[in-house]
Amino acid sequence: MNSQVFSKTKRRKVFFDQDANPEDLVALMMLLSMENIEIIGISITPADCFMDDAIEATLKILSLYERDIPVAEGHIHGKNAFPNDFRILTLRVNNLPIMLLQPMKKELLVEEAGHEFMARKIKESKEPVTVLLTGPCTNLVAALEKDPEIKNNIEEVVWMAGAIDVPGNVVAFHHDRTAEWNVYWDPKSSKKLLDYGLNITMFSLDATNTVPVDKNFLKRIANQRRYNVSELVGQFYALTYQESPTEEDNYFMWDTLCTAYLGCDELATFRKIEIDISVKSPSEGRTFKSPGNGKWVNVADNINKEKFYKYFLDCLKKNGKTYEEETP
Ligand code: AGV
Ligand code: CA
Repeated sequence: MNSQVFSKTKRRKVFFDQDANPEDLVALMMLLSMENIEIIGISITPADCFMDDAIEATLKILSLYERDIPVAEGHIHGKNAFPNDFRILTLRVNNLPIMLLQPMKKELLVEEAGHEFMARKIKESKEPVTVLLTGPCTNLVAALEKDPEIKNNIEEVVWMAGAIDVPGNVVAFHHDRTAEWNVYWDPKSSKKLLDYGLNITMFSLDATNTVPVDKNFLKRIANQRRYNVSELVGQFYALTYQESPTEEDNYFMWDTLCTAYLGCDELATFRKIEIDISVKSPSEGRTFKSPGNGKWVNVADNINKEKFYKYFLDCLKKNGKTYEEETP
């Protein structure tokens, strides 16, 4: 298929739905550091996290960046729960010293459910909105079902999800390991999302497998720890770091790679393909090519890894406060 280089550092209004695993929270920090991005709202999906920790961690990061962005709690649960071992990472990072002492503005939490809030914010926006999803797409599909008109005000959906030509990362009973977790959590909504004819850009495991949380890169983050956000992110990743020979246990820069697309020019090449999603055992949540079905998506292909790393390191220098000491 035709590969194309996209230039995407344009100004955007972004609605961000995330599920507050460490990667999602670092993605939030990146987004807050991007000068071309206006975040119009945040919703949290109760997927790869526990909601209480997710809300606290999100509000604390907003206060770290001194930004007042409204946050809504998602109430809809998917079919296949994330393992507790994954979800507990949100609690762990929320209790790191910098996070522990960070105040939060509880008044930023809105009463509306995540999907209702998302629908309203997209509808009210005077300019078309980019929806960034670093977790399952449940809230977006529920928002579209509640108010189908919002479709016309969605410029692009940027989603970390799927595994097309590579194995999935779900290891579960009665499953053949063809699925990526964000799709597997709610396969039915994922399949429905493809039917709306939206402009969907996916960062699937095909791309994110090239950016594991790797020790050499962690050292580069550590080397700029005089920036407090860099120190914090180094600590986040230290808690996720694994050297498991079985790849599916390792932690990757899934959501941050996907988020970098909104701020970093020529990060990746893309292929435009028609895909479908399985909702049946044992391949529940599998994303597969389905030529001729008309459900087109842009899937990230080749990643410019060094460009991503440099951009990422740059993001971690912005907006946060700088320590007085010099680099060790
Ligand atoms: O499948 C990747 C998604 C991303 O949105 N998440 C984590 C990222 O936020 C699920 C996930 C897969 N493997 C994991 C995950 C692991 N080992 N720990 C935590 N979450
Ligand atoms: Ca996530």
